[in-house]
Amino acid sequence: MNTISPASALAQAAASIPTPTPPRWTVSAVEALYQLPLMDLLFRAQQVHRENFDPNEVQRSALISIKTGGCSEDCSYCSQSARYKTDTEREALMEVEDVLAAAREAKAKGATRFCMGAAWRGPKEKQMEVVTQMIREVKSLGMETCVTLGMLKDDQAQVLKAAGLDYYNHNLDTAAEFYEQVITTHKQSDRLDTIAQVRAAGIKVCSGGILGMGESRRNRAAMIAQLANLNPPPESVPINNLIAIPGTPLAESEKIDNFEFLRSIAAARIAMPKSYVRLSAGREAMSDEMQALCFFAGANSIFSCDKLLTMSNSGVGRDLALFDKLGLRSV
Ligand code: SAM
Ligand code: DTB
Ligand code: SF4
Repeated sequence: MNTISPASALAQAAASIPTPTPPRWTVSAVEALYQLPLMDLLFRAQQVHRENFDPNEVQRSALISIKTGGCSEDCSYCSQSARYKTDTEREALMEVEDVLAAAREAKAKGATRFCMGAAWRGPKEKQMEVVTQMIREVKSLGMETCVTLGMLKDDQAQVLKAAGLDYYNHNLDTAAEFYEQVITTHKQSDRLDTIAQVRAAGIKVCSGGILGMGESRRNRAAMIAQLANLNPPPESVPINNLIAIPGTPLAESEKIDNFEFLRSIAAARIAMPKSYVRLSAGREAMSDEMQALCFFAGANSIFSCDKLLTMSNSGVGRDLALFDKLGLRSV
């Protein structure tokens, strides 16, 4: 006689079903995308893009630096590290009212998300009180909220979530193998920890990186694979083209070739079909034609504001004129 109970029979049956593992991108698979003839790569990226998004819509966020300069970290690209002598002047944490005024202006200019950046290794409790107030107030304007405050600890991600935060920006910045050549004051694994905390708190993840820091194509492919293999991949993936800032160790870094940058956008689009790929820093130096190619390759969000954190950006006027020429709708 069979003595197995219905409950344990069910448990046995469930155990025999393999747990689905999300598809993983190998570095070689991403590198193979880079190696495609450009027209094939762009075609494939545009196909993936159309399967997942309206190809004529681009999301626009505005960015503001709520606390500038004097940062303890040594990120070699950054004008805000206290270690480098750059033209960036230190500014204390802004008043909530001033941030709110900037958010209202950004909304009037058509931005749907307001991103607030602080030059911190991570926020302290007193600073969290002010930032959560900023989040609540910006949210009440009917805008999506995003902050980038460095590494989080304890219950900080939950506190941000409770204030109404939609997105947390925390970039992997470059491939794990290349990380130490760019930053030594924290590890890439620390960044992954913060991303996991953000995810666990139910906040959407914005994470990407910078190209043009002297990394190899393999490094670029590795960073894209690493982002794509986060489970789930970040909802928003900023791809920054290095702004080489005088006084930083990367001031003389050789500019990445435009086609290589374009290939990276296309590879990110294909590897992360459902993510917004954000054409981020470095857009001001790009021609309208280069930006149009990036949109064709699958970029579908931008920072649309006259200034990034410390450096100037392609202005809202130029963005809107370009959208008009390309028939793009701002969302
Ligand atoms: N301190 C926080 C952090 O590091 O996450 C938030 C601010 S930090 C300036 C945000 C991101 O801006 C960096 O992760 C980096 O990807 C990007 N970034 C900074 N300086 C840049 C530059 N010169 N060119 C391109 N991207 C840059
Ligand atoms: C991101 O990936 N790029 C933005 C945003 N996230 C915070 C910042 C770009 C900074 C560019 C250099 C500067 O303005 O200092
Ligand atoms: Fe500080 Fe962020 Fe700049 Fe690094 S990138 S020096 S953590 S502000």
